[in-house]
Amino acid sequence: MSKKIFSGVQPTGNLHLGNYLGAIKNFVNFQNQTNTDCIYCVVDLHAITVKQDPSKLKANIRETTAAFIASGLDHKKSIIFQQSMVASHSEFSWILGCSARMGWLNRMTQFKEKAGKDKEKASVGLYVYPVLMAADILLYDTTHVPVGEDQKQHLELTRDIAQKFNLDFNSNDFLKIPEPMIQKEFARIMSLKDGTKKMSKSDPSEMSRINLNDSKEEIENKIKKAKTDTLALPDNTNELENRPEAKNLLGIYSSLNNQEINKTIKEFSGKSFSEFKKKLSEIAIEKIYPISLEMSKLKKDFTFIDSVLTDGNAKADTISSKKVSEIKKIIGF
Ligand code: AQP
Repeated sequence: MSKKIFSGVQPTGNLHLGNYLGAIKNFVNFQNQTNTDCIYCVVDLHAITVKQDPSKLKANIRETTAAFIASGLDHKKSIIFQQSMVASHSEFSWILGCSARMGWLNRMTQFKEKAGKDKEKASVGLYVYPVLMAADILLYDTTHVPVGEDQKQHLELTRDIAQKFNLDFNSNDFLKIPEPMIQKEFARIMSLKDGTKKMSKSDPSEMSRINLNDSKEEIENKIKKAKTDTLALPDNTNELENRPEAKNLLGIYSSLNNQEINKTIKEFSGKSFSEFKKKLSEIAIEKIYPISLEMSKLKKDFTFIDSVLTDGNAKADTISSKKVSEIKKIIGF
């Protein structure tokens, strides 16, 4: 059976190494597999669940598309499109929202984290964000969803919504149950300033993350200043459990090198952080700087970026509008 892959990235600026290693790098791997159809979306409807400046949002939509292409996605092999331009997503989301239960949404930890203490002031959109995500995935009969570990709970909700709809409408497997594809290792890249916090776009400290559009000097400087502990590098993985910063940096090195953490530990066991950081900088510059260069070239070529999205929007619309027509019949509209 062929695989159908769907995933998305929010155009909220500051795309970083976590987005790359946790998601985009895998998007490229899937694109290059046989018998695999890939759909990658710039999820701008998700982005507006928190306030966005309209002119920055427009620039970030193009920047995220540029990051996809600069990382190796090819619009001739994968569908690359902009969520808000394909009306089916909003329509499907409303319908699925009527199958989702309040109790399920109340358990979503991302809402709790993002809404913070003052959840009464959070947008309704932020609360129903996972339903829109379910719509994105289920519209395309997706079989596999490559995401970072932080999205696992939303994927489980997607599966619950699909199962409930199929059962309530006696519609067999009209909504296909997707599998999450979360890497076993390095699924969550942590902040360079605090190994217990996720590397994140919204962290006010630029030093907490390596951005995909950083210069060589910025990459080097951020790694040099990354938080560490005072010990030498360990000779086994057990010791890493109480050393979050060492674990994160060794994980980043391993992931960039496509190697297991044990191999990295062997390479650097007993060495100082300063020696290790030099090697980490080299590999980060080798892998990330070409993306940064390509992104800055692409960002100037609005015509090309916009044409990639227009083409992808039409293809996504053709597939998804058919699914919307079918669900309307099932519901009795
Ligand atoms: N630190 C991370 N490690 C591994 N994967 C990550 N992802 C995000 N951060 C990490 C994965 O990147 C994909 C796109 O994420 P998104 O566009 O939904 O953004 P996000 O998860 O909201 O990113 P941030 O940086 O965490 O943003 P804020 O600061 O707004 O919360 C997803 O597959 C995600 O798992």
